[in-house]
Amino acid sequence: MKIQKVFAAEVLDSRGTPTVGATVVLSDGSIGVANAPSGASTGKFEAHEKRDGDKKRYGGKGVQKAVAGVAETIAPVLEHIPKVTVQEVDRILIELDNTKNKEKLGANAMLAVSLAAAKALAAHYRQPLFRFLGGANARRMPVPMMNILNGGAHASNNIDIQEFMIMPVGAKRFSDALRMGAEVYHALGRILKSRSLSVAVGDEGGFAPDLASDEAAIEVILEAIEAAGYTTDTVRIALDAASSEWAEVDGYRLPKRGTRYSSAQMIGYWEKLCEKYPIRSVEDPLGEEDFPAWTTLTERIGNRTMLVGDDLFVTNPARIREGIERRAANALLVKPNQIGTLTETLTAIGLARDNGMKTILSHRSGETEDTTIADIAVAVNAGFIKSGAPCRSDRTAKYNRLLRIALENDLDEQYGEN
Ligand code: 2PG
Ligand code: MG
Repeated sequence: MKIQKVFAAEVLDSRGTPTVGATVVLSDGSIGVANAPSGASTGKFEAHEKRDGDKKRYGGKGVQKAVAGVAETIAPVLEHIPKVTVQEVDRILIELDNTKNKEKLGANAMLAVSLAAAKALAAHYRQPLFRFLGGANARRMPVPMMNILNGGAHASNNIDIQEFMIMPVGAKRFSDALRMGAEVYHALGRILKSRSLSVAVGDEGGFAPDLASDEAAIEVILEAIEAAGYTTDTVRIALDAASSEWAEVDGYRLPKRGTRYSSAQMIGYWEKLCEKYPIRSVEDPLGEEDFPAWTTLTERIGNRTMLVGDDLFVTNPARIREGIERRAANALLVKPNQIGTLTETLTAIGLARDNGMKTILSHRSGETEDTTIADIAVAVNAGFIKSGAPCRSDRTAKYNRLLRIALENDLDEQYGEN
């Protein structure tokens, strides 16, 4: 079996911004199609996203050069390899790029091809992607972490924390978890409306009302959980502070509130907030370069709270290794486009797993109809997935894909954290 054709195109993401879409066709006619997503609050250490910079097209955000790299550099080589496996395709992509941060080909081009090749191979073996990647072991449905209220750089309100998520941890089945999440989301919408607050939704489908503070946002979500008929034992709260956006030379400055915190004060802030509210998880509570503070916070509240490294780790095995050595964070946010190939993504997950860290598959704020992260989450029994609110098709596509995996494979009740 050979790769007959590798094709790439400049397609659009959920913000109407170009991204790379790839198609891989095998000699038996099996086809794989995939799109790269794109972040807004990107980590400093992420792999390079290649954009044209030509202001006359898409305000400089075109990806024609990345697409040309697929046609001119990647396709001619992949179309001649004797053995087609996920690892071999990714090894060649990395070799062809041959830079530290995927500057030459771009992680957007590489990831689209990497994922399309994996999907074509799954089709060749007549298996769903999650089964092809995970084998007989793939059996756990993840807990959705649904971003229902937005602040930070994603909203023009007085809230500094970027994402307020709900986690239906107490559901018995994945299908129940999805329903519960949607019910709380709708309850929140009704509450906001009754107070004449905005119910317009942001990039990830969450509301962005003009609330007075971060605590006010948590309080209104607690009300919504109750209004939907649940308790905080069943539906917990998760936050993504995205605090790299707050980092200053000698500490933090919360832009909306204007408050300054030293690293030690920031640690104290999280300790208090997690003491006061039913918060199961905090992502990027501290900056991507503040490893020592991460270590202290993990020591203090890591036994009861997931402390998730997104910008801190950028799905990069080298940075995860550093985190493990320093005992910083206890969970890994997995974004395949932060590193650029499926194989490296799986290596990052394995490394975290082997060292007792939880893993969360994650979307980007710029998404497409591509649902690969849903399959990866089940393939590796990740335990968690973050794919925005139960609203907007780019977000629900992943949840719906999980629902189909659950129902078609009798896995609906194999639900919960791992
Ligand atoms: C994050 C993500 C996804 P972005 O910070 O975790 O929610 O946002 O894709 O903009 O980096
Ligand atoms: Mg994040």
